[in-house]
Amino acid sequence: THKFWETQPVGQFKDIGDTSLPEGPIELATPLSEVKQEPYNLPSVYEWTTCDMASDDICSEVYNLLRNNYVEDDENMFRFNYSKEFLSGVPARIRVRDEVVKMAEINFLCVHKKLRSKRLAPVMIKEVTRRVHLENIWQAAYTAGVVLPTPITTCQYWHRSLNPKKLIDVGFSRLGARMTMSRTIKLYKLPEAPVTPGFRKMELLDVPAVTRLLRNYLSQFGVATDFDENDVEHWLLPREDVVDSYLVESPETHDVTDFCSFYTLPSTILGNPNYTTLKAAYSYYNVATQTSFLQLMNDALIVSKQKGFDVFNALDVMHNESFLKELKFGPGDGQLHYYLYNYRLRSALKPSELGLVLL
Ligand code: YNC
Ligand code: MG
Repeated sequence: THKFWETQPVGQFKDIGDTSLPEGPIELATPLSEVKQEPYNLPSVYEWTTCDMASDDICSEVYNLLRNNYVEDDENMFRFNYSKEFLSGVPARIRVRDEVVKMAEINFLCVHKKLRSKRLAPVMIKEVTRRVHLENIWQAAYTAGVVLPTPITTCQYWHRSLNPKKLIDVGFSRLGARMTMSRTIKLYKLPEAPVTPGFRKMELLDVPAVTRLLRNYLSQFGVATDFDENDVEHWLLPREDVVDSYLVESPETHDVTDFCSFYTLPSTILGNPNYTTLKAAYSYYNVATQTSFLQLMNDALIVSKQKGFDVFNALDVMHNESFLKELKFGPGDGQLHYYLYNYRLRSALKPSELGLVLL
């Protein structure tokens, strides 16, 4: 049972399959004057602070909390180490079927390891909800590794080794049956440079063309990000150690025909004497119209290898399934569940019906 989540406006397990319930908001927006004006109570000795992320000192405190306490894998071998650039929030628009909805993307929920299992998380979730409501936003999207009421879809991570020797040395992957290290290295070897003519890094002047390409591609998914040009500039314009984006500019027409992107999310390697950091690239948004999707994503692997990543990860969302096996990705353990707050879907989606990647 979910003592907290049962009280929240989210799809409940008992309602799964009940097609008489309408799709859309579960609770109506209220006038802002009716939103609780004071913060929720915390246990004594604790108090709320609003973090000014423009302050280096405060940003470092948040960064260190997460570096030491945020998400680990099931075996506690790796812990996400998001860089400071990721620790800011902007509102998002997410399209559900034909409806574009303003939403908060909730991320980085974290309670210090010493304060776990004291029901602090529900207070934090209620308080963030109150603050989002005061911004006149009534829906949210979030992902979690745990099952809560009720996923809109459940996705799987796939991993493509770029530096197999290190991945095996740190216990991220294992040498396959009847495989030697040298055969494994050969198996994952990639060309030195991308092969698609016109493949290059995205620049500021490409924002309109990339936005058109993405909007057109994302329109086919049941739930997807609704990107405008400002969003594309914010989320996809290349930023060192944050996000990389590449496109194909036709050598003949100079049209932008294809696009691929990945974000940088290292993990701290826990308790390994030789290595401290696993450099991981995460597939973000990709669109192929003229280049084959396989070749486009192989070029993404090539540039990520050039940049020193150890592994390239991708979810089975959008059309990603079509390249995973062929490009030698292997399925990971553990699943990623996607959720909407205060928005009911009549039925769950397949991962391939989702056009949304949250950082
Ligand atoms: C989780 N990840 O089920 P019930 S993902 C949401 N997301 O409630 P306690 C979670 N709820 O089942 P702890 C959750 N994990 O009794 C647990 N819960 O109804 C629920 N880990 O609270 C849980 N970060 O305080 C239960 O648990 C209740 O001390 C138990 O704290 C949980 O960022 C947590 O994985 C996750 O730091 C903070 O374990 C802690 O264990 C931790 O006793 C490591 O809580 C880091 C980690 C989570 C990453 C993420 C997305 C979060 C989404 C939150 C929901 C947002 C709703 C929308 C708000 C805006 C709405 C508008 C409009
Ligand atoms: Mg707690």
